[in-house]
Amino acid sequence: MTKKLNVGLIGYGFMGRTHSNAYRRVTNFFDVPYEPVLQVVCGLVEAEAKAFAERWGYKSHTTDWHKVVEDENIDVVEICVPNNLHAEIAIAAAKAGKAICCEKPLALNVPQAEQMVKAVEESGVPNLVSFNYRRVPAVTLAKQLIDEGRLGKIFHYRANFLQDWTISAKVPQGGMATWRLDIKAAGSGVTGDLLAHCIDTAMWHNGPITDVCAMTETFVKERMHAETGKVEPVGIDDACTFLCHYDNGSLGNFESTRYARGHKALYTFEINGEKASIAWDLHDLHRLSYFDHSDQSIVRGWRSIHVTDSDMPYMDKWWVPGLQIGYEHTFVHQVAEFLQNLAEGKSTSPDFREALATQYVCDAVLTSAKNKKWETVKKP
Ligand code: SOE
Repeated sequence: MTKKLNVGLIGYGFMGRTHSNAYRRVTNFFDVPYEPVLQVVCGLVEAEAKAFAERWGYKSHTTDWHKVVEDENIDVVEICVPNNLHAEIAIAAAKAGKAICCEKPLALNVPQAEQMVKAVEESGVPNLVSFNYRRVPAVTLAKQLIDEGRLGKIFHYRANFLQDWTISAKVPQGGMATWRLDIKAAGSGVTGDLLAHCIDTAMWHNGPITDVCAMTETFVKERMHAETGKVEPVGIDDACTFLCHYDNGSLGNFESTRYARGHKALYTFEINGEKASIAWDLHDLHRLSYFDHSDQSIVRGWRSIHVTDSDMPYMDKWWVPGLQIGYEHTFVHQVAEFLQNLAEGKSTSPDFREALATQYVCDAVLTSAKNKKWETVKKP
């Protein structure tokens, strides 16, 4: 009989839902060594935590995260709360010997992220940071094509993550729905929230980023704070653009903003190599654009690969060729791999240490923008 694995979820917002959904689906589609049991959900408002527990099938609920971390019955702690709470919870969970899956970015800042890495490495608990876009089949296929050498030497890796939901100055900062706009809760704006995804995937595909030159802007300088009711200065970066070098000699060009009217979550990347190029777009996530220079010239051109065949990453687990999957499935893939590795006592990539490397890049980006100078990225 498959062993049961007791899950404690901290945070019942958008990410709490994606992680819960993944735990509920995973055994239907993947052969995993555990049967996850949704034991307890923790959140700020008691009635909401209760309603969440009932909707998603958690056996109990609480408003005190210490109870989840200290509960001997809990095997895995899922951290889906604002960034300013990641470090305290993760360090306590590591000390209590729990396996941990933490939402991105790893922490508010580098010192916290370093402490978190130390805590999980000292206690030896398996860990994972939820950079879910790596597990879009088309994004994983891109990694496979790069690793197979099909692009040859890589010259350029550029990525954008564009949104438009904070253009109105009436959107507040802080509170449960808009903590991403509050510097104290988020640590940064688009750099930690959106570019961290692009940086994680870029370094996975193309190797370490060595130095950066960035600019940031805060377009709306003051917003009402949802908790205090007062108009307060905005401390986050609303937009960020940076150039970088990669260790392999290629050049990078990244942009993120929440002020790109018309774009809701336009995460795109394009990679140009000596032999071939790849492009991908989150709004059309099941397709990978591919240009192969070795094709005969009369038929050469960008092809749009529909990533649904059973020999493509993850797709043998889902429907039949031609039928696509979407955003939620990336979290199912993540949980499936997390459970497989847990059975061997191993962490899952990207683990806390890999996420620290992303945190170092984000930190260098923010420092460069502040100092208006190129900044070297610390090595993890
Ligand atoms: C912000 O709007 C956000 O929800 C990010 O926090 C997520 O990480 C990203 O996947 C989608 O956008």
